[in-house]
Amino acid sequence: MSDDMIFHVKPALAASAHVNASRAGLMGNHALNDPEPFWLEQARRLDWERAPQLAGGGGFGGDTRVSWFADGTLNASVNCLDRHLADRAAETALIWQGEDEDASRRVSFRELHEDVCRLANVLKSLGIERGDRVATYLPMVVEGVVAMLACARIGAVHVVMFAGLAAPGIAGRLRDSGAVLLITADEGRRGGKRLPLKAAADMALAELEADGAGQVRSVLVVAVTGSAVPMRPGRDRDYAALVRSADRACAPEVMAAEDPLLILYTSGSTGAPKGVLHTTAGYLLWASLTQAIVFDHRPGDVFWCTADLGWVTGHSYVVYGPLANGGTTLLFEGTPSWPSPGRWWREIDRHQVSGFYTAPTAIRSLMRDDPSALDATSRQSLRVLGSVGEPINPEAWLWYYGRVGGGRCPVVDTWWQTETGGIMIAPLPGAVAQKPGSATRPLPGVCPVLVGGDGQPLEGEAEGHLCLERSWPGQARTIWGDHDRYVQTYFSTYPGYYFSGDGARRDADGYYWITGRVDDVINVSGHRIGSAEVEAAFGSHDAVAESAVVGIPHDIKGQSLAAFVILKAGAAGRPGLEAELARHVGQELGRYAAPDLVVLTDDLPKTRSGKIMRRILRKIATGEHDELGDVSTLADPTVVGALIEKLRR
Ligand code: 7RM
Repeated sequence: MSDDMIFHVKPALAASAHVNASRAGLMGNHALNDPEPFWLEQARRLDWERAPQLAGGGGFGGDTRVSWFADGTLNASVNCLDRHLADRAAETALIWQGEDEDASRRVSFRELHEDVCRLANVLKSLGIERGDRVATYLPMVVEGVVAMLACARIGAVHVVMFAGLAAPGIAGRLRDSGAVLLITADEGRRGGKRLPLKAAADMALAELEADGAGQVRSVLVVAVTGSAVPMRPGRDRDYAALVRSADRACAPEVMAAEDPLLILYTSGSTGAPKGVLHTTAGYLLWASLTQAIVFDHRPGDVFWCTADLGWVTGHSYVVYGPLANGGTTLLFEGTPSWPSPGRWWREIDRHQVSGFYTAPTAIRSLMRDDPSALDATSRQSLRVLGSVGEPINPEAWLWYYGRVGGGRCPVVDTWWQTETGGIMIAPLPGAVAQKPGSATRPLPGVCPVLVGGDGQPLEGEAEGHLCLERSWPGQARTIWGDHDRYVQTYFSTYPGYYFSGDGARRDADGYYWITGRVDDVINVSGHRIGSAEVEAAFGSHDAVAESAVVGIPHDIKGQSLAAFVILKAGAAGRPGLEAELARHVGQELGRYAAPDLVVLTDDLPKTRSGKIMRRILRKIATGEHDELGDVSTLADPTVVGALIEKLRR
């Protein structure tokens, strides 16, 4: 091993973990040398209606048609619920912890099964059929999980939208997915305030109708806060009233392995967010396998992934992974430090959480809280700590390990993406020593490749663009409605490889260190935001002619957004316009995407062919004026000096 800081696998864990070093080696070799039997063996962890005889996969060439276990049939909700009824019907499938510390609810597998069946029957009675898209726009409530599994039960495709999205984002997703039914709530709660979800949904639906795209026939409204909201007769219905009178048995649809399970929108470097499509068996297998081996899942475990259901991490590690494995999943409605610091740590003790999975941005912000809040809790129930969403800096890693886990729990830094369905590179806690800041080694069957500037794969110690060489079951199959964009986005940069959009370094021990995006995707607090989307949002403001948005380092959020905006001729700058523009972006995309810095300018640094030089804007925004690099290729190099002057003032 090199002399980076190393945390070796603890002997007790090496002895007891699902996967120790020798098993990891065997699995890796088996996957590499004999993929068909290896993957068919892994597939046995699912409950099949008809077991597959084919593993499959597929190559990354031509139009890249990936398919796994194609002759198998199954139902995802059966895997998460029905199959646990024989042994653990009365055990807790889901703990809902409300924002109010006194509000919590335990839902057994039997109860969750019943809730899912009732809603599935409601959906059917409203005409939802296999393949139809059903969207949700919900806060972190039990109904969010029920809705996903009810869709899976009847073969409908769920499209879960983050409750922080603004109306235009909802409208865009509804339109693109062709969803015919929406499940939303009166309001959500956040940090003692209320989010007007039904109002935002109504705005989005009105926008669709105005465009003649009134495909959403029914809206089910969950009463979360109980506040009165307008209900349109014939379209809007009270969720609780419907499920109460629905039958509590619903035979699951038998789905083909490759039938779509879900569409989830994610940002890319160009255009509007893409609808990433995951299919039934491969996705479910990947969520289940990775949750089991990366978090060393044991019966009776309580797993807490803090991600919102609206992101892929919530899909795979709040819902599908833990439930497929028969574990207890914790769904937390609140935020880390509300109503007071230490809230998360108290929940860990209250619910005896064994696996805890969160993002570096949260860890960095919690490090700044008064340490007495942490010291007032025991956290003895914790066994494995996970990190996801962005690179974790060693300082935050060490605090997480030492202070949160008391030096007892391995920290698994997990690299993956919406498109990979689940974890790809991470230390198996009983097998792989950890180095703070490194996602360490690929999971068995995952084949990362670093590609150099000349498009050639690099060997040994190297730094390059992170690609994957072989398909894996959790891989996204297409972009909804635009397979060409799928091929173009992921498989055209480096023919024969899936290109992740990330850069990475591989050290002498074969450990991967993710360095961040190499495209125009910006990662703010673990949320993926495309610069093009933010620029489009600026463009929809009357005063804006053009804008350029870049990500700059931020102590807590990882990155924050800085925007350079050219006003239209005649739209004079006025006091407070910068803040107004930032607010406008928040209203278009959701508050999480509002820039921290807005700079009004007369011009942008562009090449002679008109391409904005974002590299230079980043340096200007961070004040690294000495490292601007070559500006001689700019159409007008004086722009740079003018911008630097502007930011000085
Ligand atoms: C799971 C998720 C994906 C992007 C990805 C990376 C970044 C995620 C890590 C990471 C460094 C990690 N899906 N990323 N995990 N970077 N270390 N452990 O986040 O689709 O929303 O984002 O997130 O840039 O490409 S995502």
